[in-house]
Amino acid sequence: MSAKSSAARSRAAVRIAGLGLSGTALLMLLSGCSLEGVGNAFGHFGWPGKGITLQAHKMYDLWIASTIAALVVGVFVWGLIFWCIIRYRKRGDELPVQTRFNMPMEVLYTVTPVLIVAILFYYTAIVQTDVDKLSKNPDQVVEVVAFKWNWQFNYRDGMGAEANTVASTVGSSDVIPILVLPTNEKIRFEETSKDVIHSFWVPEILFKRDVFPGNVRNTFEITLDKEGRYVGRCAELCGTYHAFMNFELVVVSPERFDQFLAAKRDGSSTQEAMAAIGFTGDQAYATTTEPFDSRRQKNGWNQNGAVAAGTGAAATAGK
Ligand SMILES: [Cu+2]
Repeated sequence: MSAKSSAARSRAAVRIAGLGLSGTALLMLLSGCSLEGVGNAFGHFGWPGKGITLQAHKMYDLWIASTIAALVVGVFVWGLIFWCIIRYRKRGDELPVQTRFNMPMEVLYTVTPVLIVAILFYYTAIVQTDVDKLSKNPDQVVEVVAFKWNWQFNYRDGMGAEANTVASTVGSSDVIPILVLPTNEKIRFEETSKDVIHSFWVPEILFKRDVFPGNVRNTFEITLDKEGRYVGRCAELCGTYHAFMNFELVVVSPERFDQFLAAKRDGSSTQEAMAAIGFTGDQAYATTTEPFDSRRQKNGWNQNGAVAAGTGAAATAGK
């Protein structure tokens, strides 16, 4: 009897697994038409959003699809757990049928996780390769120069360290550096640092890459597809004012970008060039972040009423 019932049970288990898989397929079919739709409904499952580059959209889709797959597996497993708890709860002192060494079951729960990991790995490798891909002829090359604690962006006439800078924007203690870039063009970034390791990060690009000093030039490419203004940050702890090492990415149409670059080439300041493409007044400056005020005393970052040794009340009190 036990051999027969265990065979029946394993057939049932296979049937349940099949049901789970076709449920997953159905859900993917229903939601598959729009991963973005599912993402929107669930707050992007913790991500900042769909992103503003073609590369970001691929990473976003991978994230949403992986989360849906994880949730489907999770719900299936939770269902099995609760089903077992209720169906096989203790009814008396008699030992229930033991199902150790049930080969179909054991094969199933060994093969399934391996299969899931393999599928996740497959799609991750595809997306990662795509995000890391460099084209032979990028439309724009921007050299990112990081230093304690600001950014310089050099528009270059070619690739590599030997290319020339045709225009440049740089940040100061009072002005946030602005990086203007066009939509629908392949943009290559080449990163270099003047001192320590920094990291170039625009959250909306869903991507960051370390900026190294010395002769390491990290590169990556993006194609922007959404105009707007986005905050950029240093994402590698680089020293005292690391947290304030911000910049702003301004994405405009290729036509306006060309006008901006032409104005810069003609010797305009970044703010004048911004005004030339319609960003006048306050709009010529960063709108997503503010310059950092380093006057520590004024900001009250020292303990309340604390004064430097040898000055003020503390020094005169003993006299
Ligand atoms: Cu930094």
